[in-house]
Parts: sequence; C-alpha cells; structure tokens
Amino acid sequence: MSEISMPLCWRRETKPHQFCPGCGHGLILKALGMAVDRLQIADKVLFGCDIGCSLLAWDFFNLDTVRTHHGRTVPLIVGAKRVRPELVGIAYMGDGGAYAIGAQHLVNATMRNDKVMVVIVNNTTYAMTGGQLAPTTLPGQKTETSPAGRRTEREGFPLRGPEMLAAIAPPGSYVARGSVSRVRRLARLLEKGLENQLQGRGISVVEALSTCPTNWRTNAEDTWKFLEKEMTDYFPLGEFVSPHDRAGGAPKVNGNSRKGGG
Ligand SMILES: Cc1ncc(C[n+]2csc(CCOP(=O)(O)OP(=O)(O)O)c2C)c(N)n1
Ligand code: SF4
Repeated sequence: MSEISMPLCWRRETKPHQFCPGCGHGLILKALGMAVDRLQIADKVLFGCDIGCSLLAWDFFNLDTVRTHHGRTVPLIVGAKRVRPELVGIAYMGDGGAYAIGAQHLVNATMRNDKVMVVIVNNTTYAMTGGQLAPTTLPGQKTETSPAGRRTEREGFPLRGPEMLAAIAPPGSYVARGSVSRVRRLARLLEKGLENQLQGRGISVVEALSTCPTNWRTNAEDTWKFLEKEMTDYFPLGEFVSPHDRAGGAPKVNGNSRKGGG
C-alpha cells in the first residue's frame, strides 16, 4: 500500500532500529513521518525526544533532532520555538516523561497555549528502565513495582492525560488520542496537530496508545488484545479539543465511549 510506505523524511541509509520486536514506537514514528511528509515541513521541524525508549528515535529521521533530560522535552522545544518561531517544534516522549516527572511542564505549556506539538507514547509503563508502574498503568496490571497488580486504593487510578488537558486547554489548542492499531488515523491526528501549529493557533497534544511486549511479557496475540481491549476501553480514542471549538477547553470525545473506573 503506497500510503504506508517509508516516509520521505526517514533516513535513507539502512541501519537496524533499536526497538524490541512488536514495539509500537516504530508505528508512531512512521505515522509522524507520514504527517511531516504530507505537510512538506521536514526542513522546518525541530524534533525533540525524551529520555526513555523514545530516545531511540534520535536518529530515525532526516530532521533536526535534540535529546533532552527525562520529562524536559516540552520546555526545551517551547524555548526553541520562542527563539525561532518559524520552527515546527515536536516533543516526543513517553507517558512517564509526560505525565509524571514532566507533568508540570505539560500542564504549564497547555495553560500558556505554547505553539508546539507534544506526542505522548502511552505504553502503560516505564519501559526503558524495566517496566515499572507508570501514571497510565491500568488497574490490576502487573509491573516490576506492582507485582500483584495496580491497586487503585494504594496507587490511585491511571491518568487519562488528554482528558485532563482538555479541561484546561485554551481556545486554539488541539488534544487527541490515537493508537498504533490505527496508523493512518494516527497519522491524520498528528497532521492536524502540526497544521494547528503551522496556523499559529496553539498547543497540540496527541497521545498514542502503544505496545511494549517486552515489559508486558506478552506474545503477539496477547499484546494486541491488551492494546485493543483493555487499553482502548480505559483510554478512549478520539479528539477531545479541536481548535475550531469556540469555547476551547470543553472536553469532547468523538471516539469510543468512556469506560473504566477512575
Ligand atoms: C531525571 C531522571 N530521572 C530518572 C531517570 C531514569 N529513567 C530513564 S528512562 C525512565 C522511564 C521512562 O519511561 P517513559 O517516560 O514512560 O518512557 P518509555 O521508556 O516507556 O518510552 C526513567 C525513570 C532519568 N534518566 N532521569
Ligand atoms: S522496552 Fe518496550 S517500549 Fe522499549 S523498545 Fe522494547 S517494546 Fe518498545
């Protein structure tokens, strides 16, 4: 299928990527590359990747790229964008980086409506460090630090990041959630986020549900089931805030219905 062939902004030389087999990062990066290609903005993009498995994206693209400290990709890209407003700033990070150690940056950038795009990889775990409990770990999900499964009475409920940001998102912002199970749709959400930035409207935040079979300790079939059933039930796909919403900030779900506790 021509539409999901290799994006032009990917590096031309052949070299092995470093993600584990079955990892969702490659699909998200492919979707992002498709969006950058469609908008023909490769020469304007500054791509920032966080610490975590997202850092393995540092040499994927023929894009100007910077690696940052854990959770600090948003302020770095915001700073670059303020100094060089002609750049298209993309912060690429995991759910731990975005919703735990870097949560204050994400919240403040959203409140300020900084004109950057944040792409958050939700794989329900701290993947690079061996699969510890993350803000997005599902109730009952086993991790290295919750071997009996997440107990909501002790560890709380998982964070629905886009829904939280939708509650404070100013007019002109764009907040959505896609999934590696729908790559073309994810590419479209990322394209809309980039268009929002190009039009100078406000911040764009796109969360992507992703797979981590290594830390989930799942085979191919169970990996896909966990993504399609448990994760998608708890984290509904859809657009939560669109720059065309007059009021901004009014949460709106265009995808699955909300399910799950919390
Ligand atoms: C300031 C700081 N604290 C902790 C770490 C250790 N650390 C490296 S990666 C990581 C977890 C990354 O998880 P996440 O952001 O969800 O990304 P993923 O690996 O799942 O893609 C942690 C805690 C670090 N590098 N820097
Ligand atoms: S540990 Fe998980 S997120 Fe990291 S590369 Fe492997 S499968 Fe992907």
